[in-house]
Amino acid sequence: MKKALVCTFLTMATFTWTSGAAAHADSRNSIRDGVICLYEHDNYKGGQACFGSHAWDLSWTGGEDGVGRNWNGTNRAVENGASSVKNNSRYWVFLYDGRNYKGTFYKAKPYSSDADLTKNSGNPSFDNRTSSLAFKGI
Ligand SMILES: [Ca+2]
Ligand SMILES: [Ca+2]
Repeated sequence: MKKALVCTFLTMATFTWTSGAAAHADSRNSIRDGVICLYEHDNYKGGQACFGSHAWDLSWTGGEDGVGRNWNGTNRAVENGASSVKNNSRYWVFLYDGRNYKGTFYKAKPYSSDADLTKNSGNPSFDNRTSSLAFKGI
């Protein structure tokens, strides 16, 4: 009985230690369907922050990956920092320059990506401007 308990403890400890790293790698390589992910730098580099349905003001805390105010696993603010984007949802997602869904906005097509928010056709230059975002038609 005593031996079994020790075994269980070791198994749990190992699982806890490895699962964090595995989850991080997964979120980087394959984005879950239905979310939009913002990236700190061009070409989907730097910090990542993903958001599910409805609307998010980036001055709030809380987001799809338990972030929102900061890039995943960092203390660097997402607001006014996004330089590339992947929209892995079937909805249009509007990125707003202002908080509370105000000001100039950028329209991200369903299932689209943009490796450089600076240069766009049909959208304003939007590097380091996003302060809130909203899914449309939900
Ligand atoms: Ca940036
Ligand atoms: Ca802004």
